[in-house]
Formats: sequence, structure tokens, C-alpha cells
Amino acid sequence: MTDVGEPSRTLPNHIQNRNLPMKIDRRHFAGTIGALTALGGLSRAAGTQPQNQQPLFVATWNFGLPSCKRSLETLEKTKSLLDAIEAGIRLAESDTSIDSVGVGGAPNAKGVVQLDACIMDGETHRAGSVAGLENFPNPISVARRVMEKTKHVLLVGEGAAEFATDQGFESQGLLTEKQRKKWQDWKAEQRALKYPNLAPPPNHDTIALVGMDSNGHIAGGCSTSGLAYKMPGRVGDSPILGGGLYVDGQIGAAGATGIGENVMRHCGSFLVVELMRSGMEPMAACRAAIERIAKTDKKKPAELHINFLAIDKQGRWGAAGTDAGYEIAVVTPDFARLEKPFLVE
Ligand code: SD4
Repeated sequence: MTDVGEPSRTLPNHIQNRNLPMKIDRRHFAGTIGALTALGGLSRAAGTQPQNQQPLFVATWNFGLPSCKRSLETLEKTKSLLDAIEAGIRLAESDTSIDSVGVGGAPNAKGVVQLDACIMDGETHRAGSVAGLENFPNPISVARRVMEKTKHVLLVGEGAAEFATDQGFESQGLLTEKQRKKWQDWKAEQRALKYPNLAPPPNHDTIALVGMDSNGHIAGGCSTSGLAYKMPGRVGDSPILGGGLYVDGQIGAAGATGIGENVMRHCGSFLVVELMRSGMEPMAACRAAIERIAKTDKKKPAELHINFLAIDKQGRWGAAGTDAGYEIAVVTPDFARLEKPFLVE
């Protein structure tokens, strides 16, 4: 099923910055690739992928675009890749219009917003995570402190909140009026059902943001409010290293968005990085990981809601997912755009 040599949905260096639409859709892309191949401009051999895009930031969903731009600006200012990853993700967390990350994120079944986040540095293989964190709007920053100030990797719930307070983070309410109303409607619907609807609602958009600086260092982060109306205490893949995010400084980085249970049971992001280690390009690795999971779970890909993105040490990027609406943001000093990942059907 997997095809290591398949052209990815990104374009070669020599053409990608020239008068291309800022947003490349699947059909347009396929047409572009077809035309290029016909002209002999694109072969299936290694080396046809964009390479050495450094610095490079790639993030999930369309709201990842301003985040990646913020990451690049921060990198230019501070020269710190971790600062850049943190700043990009903080932007999404602080934006109340994004209803799946940080302030304004969807609450759990009891109406409480519980946030998950992690950060990982490929250079040192250090990582920090928080899960089920209440009342702190920027879990990515708390996760970074876990990495930098403790001997641990993951803090949860009350302990994570106490640590955040000790570190000087200000607490605040995270449930917006809009989310409170939506949650009340959801509760009313549940009461009206003879049997509770355990299927998660369609809201599942997480920010996973990975990047590389001009020295080739790689890092990444992930932040989410998790599945809307989840069971209190439920933790998804996003703060789990190897699940929602994984970085290996020698190989690359991968991040995930979708139904965390379907990602974390397969160590999804770790799997993508390991597939890149075996020689696959980022897009092929994302696609192969999903196909492998779909085979094991014996489900149609569309039922899995799994979406990956990845970058590799060569400065290439790619993504694949089972959700038709999935997009990734890609930002380098030369361009900033949204791309449609490979759709696994
Ligand atoms: C989770 N993967 O908690 C996260 C939710 C998500 O888009 O949206 N991903 O399962």
C-alpha cells in the first residue's frame, strides 16, 4: 500500500516559490504534478521533494498559519527554536475563536475545560507535558516549564495546576459564554436520548506545530482542549509523547490531530518518525502510518479521524489524514500557505 517514492503534495524547491496559488487544493495539486511530470520536470526519484527549507514551521489546521508565522517571527527575534514553538502555540491557545485549544476550548461532559499539551526538543530529546490542566490558558508554557524545571515529563490535574501556580502562571476561567451555551445544548440533547450518545461530536481540532531552525535543529509542540464533552479526566494523544507528538533530532518530527484514542493506541507520531527513519518521505510516512492503523483496526479510514503531519531532517514536510477538511500550514522565510494533505480514503 505504501509508496516511498510517491510525489508528496509539496513542490520542488525550484518551482514552489514561483507564482503558485497560496492555497493548493488536491485537484489543483494533482493537475500541477501531472503537468510537471509530463514536462519531465518531476520524477519519482528521491530529491524531488522540497529540501533544506530552513527555518521551517508546519502546523495542523488553518489556524496553524498565524501560529507558524508567529513561530518564525519569534525565531528571528530570539534565535530559540523552543521559544518559537511555544510562541506559535500560545497564539492559538489565547485565541478564543478557536474552539478546541486553550481559552475558548470545548469543556468536558461536566462543563469544565481541561487542557493537554506537550513540547519536545529533538536536539536533547527532552520533553514536558501537562494533562487535564484546568484554569491555565497556556498549557504549552506550563509543559515547557515541566521540561525545564523538573525531573519529570508529565504532570496531570491538580499537581499540574499547583506547579503552574508555583511557576507564577496566572489562573483564569477558560469557559467562554459561547462554549457554555453549546455545552448546555449538548447536555439537553443527551438527556433527551434514551441511550447517551457516546460518539464524540465532530469537534476535534488540535494544534500540533513542528519546526526546524537554520541549524537543522528540530522541535515541536502540541496543545488541545481534547474531544468536546469528553469524560472528566479523559486524556487523549496530544500530551502523550509518541502519540500526539514525537521528535527525533536525527530524523524528524511528527504531530497528530483527530480522535486521540485511535492515535495513541498505535503510538502514531512515533510510528511516523520511525517510518521516516526507514527512508520514507514525510507524506509517505504519514500515509503509511494511517494505512497501517486502518488495517489493524479494520475500520474505514474515514471512521478513524486520524491526521498526521511531519517534517524531516532534510527540511521536507508532508501530511496525510482521513478527514477531508484537514489542512496544514507551512511557513518558511519565502512563503506562508495552507496545503491540502494526502487524503487516505
Ligand atoms: C484528543 N487528538 O484529545 C485530540 C483532539 C483533537 O484534533 O482534536 N485532535 O483526542
